[in-house]
This record gives sequence, C-alpha cells and structure tokens, in this order.
Amino acid sequence: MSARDPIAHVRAETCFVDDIPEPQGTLYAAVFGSPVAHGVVCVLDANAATAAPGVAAVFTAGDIPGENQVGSMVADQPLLAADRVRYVGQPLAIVVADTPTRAHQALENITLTIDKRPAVFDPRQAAENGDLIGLPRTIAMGNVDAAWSQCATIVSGRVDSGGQEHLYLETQAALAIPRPCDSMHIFSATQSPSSVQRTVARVLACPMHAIEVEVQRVGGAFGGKEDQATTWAALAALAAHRLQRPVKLVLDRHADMQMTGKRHPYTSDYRLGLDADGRFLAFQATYYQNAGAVADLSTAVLERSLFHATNSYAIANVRVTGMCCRTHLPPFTAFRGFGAPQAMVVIEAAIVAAAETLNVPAWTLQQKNLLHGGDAFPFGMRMQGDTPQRSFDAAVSRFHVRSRLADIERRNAASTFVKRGLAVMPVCFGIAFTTTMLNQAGALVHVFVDGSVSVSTAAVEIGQGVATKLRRMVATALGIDPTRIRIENTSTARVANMSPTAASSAADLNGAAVRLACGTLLQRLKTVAAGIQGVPAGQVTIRDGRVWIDDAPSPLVWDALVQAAHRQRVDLSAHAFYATPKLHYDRQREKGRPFAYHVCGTAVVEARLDALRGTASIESVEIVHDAGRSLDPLVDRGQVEGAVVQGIGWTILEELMVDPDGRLLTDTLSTYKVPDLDFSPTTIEVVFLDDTADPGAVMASKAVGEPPLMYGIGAYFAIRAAIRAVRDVPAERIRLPLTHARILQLLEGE
Ligand code: LUZ
Ligand code: MOS
Repeated sequence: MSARDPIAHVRAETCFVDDIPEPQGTLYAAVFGSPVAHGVVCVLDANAATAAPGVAAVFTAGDIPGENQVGSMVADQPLLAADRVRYVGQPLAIVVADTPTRAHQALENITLTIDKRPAVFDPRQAAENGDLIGLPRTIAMGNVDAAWSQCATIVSGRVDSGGQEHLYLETQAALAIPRPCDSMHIFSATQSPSSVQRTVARVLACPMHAIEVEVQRVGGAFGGKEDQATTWAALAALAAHRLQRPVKLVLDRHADMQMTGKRHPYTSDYRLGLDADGRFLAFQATYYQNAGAVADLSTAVLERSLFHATNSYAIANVRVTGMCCRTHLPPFTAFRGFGAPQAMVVIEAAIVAAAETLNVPAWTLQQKNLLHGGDAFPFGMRMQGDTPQRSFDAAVSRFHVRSRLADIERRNAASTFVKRGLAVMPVCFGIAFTTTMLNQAGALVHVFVDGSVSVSTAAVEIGQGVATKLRRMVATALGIDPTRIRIENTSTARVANMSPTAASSAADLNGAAVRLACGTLLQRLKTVAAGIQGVPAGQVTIRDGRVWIDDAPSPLVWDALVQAAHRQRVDLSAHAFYATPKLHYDRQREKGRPFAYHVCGTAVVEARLDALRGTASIESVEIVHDAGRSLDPLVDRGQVEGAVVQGIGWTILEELMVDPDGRLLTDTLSTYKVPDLDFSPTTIEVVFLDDTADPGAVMASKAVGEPPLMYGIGAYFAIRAAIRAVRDVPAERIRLPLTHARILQLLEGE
C-alpha cells in the first residue's frame, strides 16, 4: 500500500515527520524565540543552556556557515535573528539535546538583554509611517473619477478582516540526516521541497545537489507550509550539519501558533457607485494588508487580492490599490485563498451596503452585475464562459432563494428572538500561480519489469487528494488498474526545481506533466505491441491491462508487453515537463493574462440567530460549483465541504488576539476557537455544474482546493441579515470575524 493511501490515512496509519523511525543518535532541537516585538539585541547568553543536562549545543546566527537568509521573494528574513528582532517568537537560537524535553528545558537557561523599540501592529499606522514592503500597486480600468458623476447611488465604507491560524494537524516539522560525502537528507513537512532544498543550500553554503528534501505526506498545510516550513527545516539542517548527527525539530502546538505566520489581516476602504438600474458603474478600493515583519509571500498575496477585487462582477470603471504594510507581528503568509477572500469580502460588503441603502435584496444586485463571457477583468484578462451566471441562476432557482427569503421574512416577523438570514455568495477565482514562472511541473514515471508503475512529481500530498487524482490520471492514460500504480514520495532528487504545491494547481500542473510522460511511454509500448502483433502501431490501444487491436482484445496483456519491451531494450522510464501555456503579466502596465481559467460557483447560506443569547449558527450552505469534469467527485466534494467550513470559521468564529506588546493571546486551542463538527452547518449540499469542460485544465477537470473557501463569506452576511431583523445596523463599518461577542454588541447597538 502506498504511503499516501487515503484509507491508511483515515486509519491514522500515515507516517508524518515525527513518526518516521529515527536513526540512531538522533538529537532534538527546540527554538528560542524573541520575547519582544521589536528590539535591538544587546547580549544573548547561552552558556548556561549549553551546560544544561543533555544539551549537545546551542546555535545562534554566528554559527551559520553560509548566508543567514531564508526570505524567498525578498531577502529580508534571517534564519536566526542577529542584532534586531521584529516580532515576538522570531527565532534567535536553537538548543539541541538528547531528548525533546531537555532541549525545551534548556531554553529557560538562555538569557537575553534587549533594548526595546517601539512596535507597530496596525497596518494603517505602518502605511502612515511609510513602512511598506515593496511599492503600492494599483490596477485600473475605465475612468473611475469620471464615473462617479453618473452614479445614482454611491456607497462607501470600511471593511476589517482578521487573520486565521492554519491549524494543520501536523505541526511544523523536519528531520535532517547527514549522509556521507557532505550530503544531507531532509524529511520536511513542506508544500515546497525545492524551496527547502534551495534555502538549506544557501544557509549551509553547499550546492543544491548535496541536499535531498523528501516529503512523504504532510498532515495539512493550507498555505502555512508554502514558505514557512523552510525555517524549521533549515534550523534542523544547520544543527545536523554542525554536529554531524541526525536532528529532529518538531514545533509543539503552542510554539507553532506563536511563531508562525497566519492569514493576512486586511483593513480596506471602498466606494461603489450604481446607476439608476442598479448596475455597478464604478468601484474603488484601497487594501491595507498587514504583512507582518518580513515580506514572506505578502507581495504575491496582495497581487491576488487586486486580481479578485471585483469577484464575479463586471464593472466598467475600477481602480483598486493595495499595499503590504510592515508591522511587528510574525510574517503573515499564504492561506487557502491567498488574498482573494480578503478582497472579495470588501466588494460583497459594498454590495450589501448598496442593497440596504436602496432597500432591495442584495442577490438581485449581485445577479444584475455578474460577469458574462468576454467581459474584461480590470487586469486585462477576459472572462471565458458563463459559469458565474449559470451557477448563480442555478443556485437561486434550485435552492429557492426567492420563496425562502419571503418565508424568512414571515417567520422573522412572527418570532421575537429567533431570527433567520440568508445570503447568496458567488465566487470567481483565478487558477494559476500569479507569479507566472511558477506555473511549471516535472514528472518522472518508471514502469518496472513486473508491470507495476512508480510516479514521481512535484506534487505534495497534503490531504487534498492529489495522489488519488494523479493515480487516476496515470491509470486512465496507461490503461491499467490504479492498484498497479504507486505515487511516490516527493523528492528533490527525482524531480528538480519544483514549484510549491499551492495555488490549487498541483493536480493541474503535475497531472499535465504526468500525462505527457505517460504519452511517451505509451508510444514506445505501442510500437513494441505492434511489432509483436504484426499490425501498424496506429491500430494499437492499451486498456483494461491489455493490448487491443482495432477495438478487439488481443491475448497480449500489460505485464507481458512490458517484459517484451524490456527484452527489446526499450526505455521504460520517462520524464516530462509541463508549463502552462499563454500566461503572461506585465507589472508595469498591470495588464496581462495571469490565469489559465477561472473557477466559479454560487452558494446560498442560511443562518439562524438567537437574538436573546447573541448566538448564531449556520444552518445550511447549498452550492452550485464548477469542478469541470471532476477527476474524483468524492475528493472534490471533500475539498468543497472542508473549504466552506474553513471559510465560515474565518468569517464568524476564529479570532486572533494580540496583546499591546504584540504577544499572541490566542495561542492555544482553548482560546482560539476553530470549527468543529458541532459548529459546522447541518447541511452542506454541493451540486456540480456539468458541461463546463475547459481546455485550460488537465483532462477537462478544474482546480478545487481554494475557490470554495470563499463561499464561507456568505455566513457573515447571512448572520448580518438576521441581525437586521432585530435592529438596523449600519453597513459602513464591517468587521470580521462576526463572533458571538460581536453579534451581541451589534444587537445591543455597540
Ligand atoms: N502561491 C503563490 C499561491 O506563490 N502564488 C499564488 O498565486 C498562489 N495562489 C494561491 C495560493 N498560493
Ligand atoms: Mo496555498 S494558500 O495554495 O499554499
């Protein structure tokens, strides 16, 4: 059974990094993080820690043989802080000991003298101070300034959305094992093995070929291990290199929550203008992204926010500006949706404000302004297909939006304390890495002489089912049973220069590469079969594990064919490479075609409010979603359901709280609430659109990982609608998450 088998996973038989049998002599690392949000390091005294029982060594910045640098997009992030610290929890030193407990105990013996400096946590404040990462970016289309005078209605307001803890089941972890001849083998829980490889080589001043990074199966990531798994792997590698012993570093949940970055909080201003018919004429917004202390992926996240500013809507005049604001918090990072949710919630807030001003149902404004095929996005690309409308219309009729709204109004009028609310949430999400060069993948397929097949790609199985999809693709391509196929661990020694498993694109990119490799193998095998059968190769197909000649089964089965090919000295291995065609983007002009295609859908979300207690729950989420021709409907359904619950968690439940000194208060599962089964909607119905085959994706399937998260935004507006059945609450100031405490405040008039 493959290590990535989903059944083994459900049985908890999956081997995470911390479950890998440790080589003899393995040591354990614990990380000493900054106790202050901003300061100049005067003295870091590790003598007592070094002398503590069981401690092998303490390493600080001075022990790094190569560059003290882990920044991926901008070189602004030391592996170990040297003279200045910029956030609470920033790694300053690691202790390596013979047991994890002793390593942790010795942390207490490190003393630090630090000169505290003023810290900034508010992105608007950082922007005012001019403390930005990169330059502000503006994407525009039409003429916004001229359009305002033609608007019959103009609404404006502010939207603040909070961060979100990834809460992957497996915490950040790495095991670094020195090998002979100055090389090292690293097991890392990462979405980006090549990033780990490259950074470790940089830190250790060695060639990348000396570092093999291997990933078996990651216990969840959600973006939190796209960039941020690298630090922990590099720290383990540093210690392993210095001590020439295997070193394991596994963050405990507490340290993980304190030290790692989360979804970016945003604070944004918007203005939306409508004509007398309710058509959106002009939209303007400014997004202040709280980037945290270093760049990490913030600039790419901001770019995706700008690309999704108008969600599923066609607006002729748009100008949106965003900036990455540097604050003294842990670096905020990739999180499922990657800046798109933060932008979509702004346009949805604007629409709700307009609907409340005009006293019309928000869904009618949404519907009137949906994108049609051929409509331009502000960044120059055009919408292909009509899935925004098709999904919207299907959701409105199938889930009876009209009659339910009328019914809700009746029931709300008849009930003093229990109020209901309903929201429709369309989503239009661009598929591809916005950083064009990342849209590439390699694959290596071996056919062994017993007929079994091994597949290596850049895809990391993080629980999203990519291994299941790849196996299905290979089975279909080669015409053999999926049980004959093993999806291998992801290793930098088998596939080089991998892009991260991210941007919902792992199955698209790696699947396309794998199918190219299978095509090469098939061609060779068909030639062999044709020779054996004495027919032209064009008449040969392989299916159900056997050779067919012109649709008639031949006696030649797969295993015999493979053995014959081997005897004839035919290469039974193939490597292939795929780069998504036709992608380009010009950052000077802010125009281009950053996406291969869009994934669209519409959700109907119903909430129930107990206005006496100030509590609310999401009763149902009903979705019409475009998955193209799904490679595995069960996997896709699971992705949609999980994303929806995670999205609802972001909008109404999960709240990060930081004290005035920049210390995370919600750093345990007792203080940071995440969705559980009880919190989840009673009903999540997912209807897949059919007939939406898209040439942009592999086998006409469509990416599914991220888009459904944004259906969760509907939860906010459904509860808001229920609250408005109790009292009028102004729409100019929207604040997420809409927690129970916040609901109570709104019910009581702040
Ligand atoms: N990561 C990235 C992503 O580097 N670029 C992207 O565009 C992206 N989009 C979604 C999630 N991760
Ligand atoms: Mo991601 S947010 O696709 O790492």
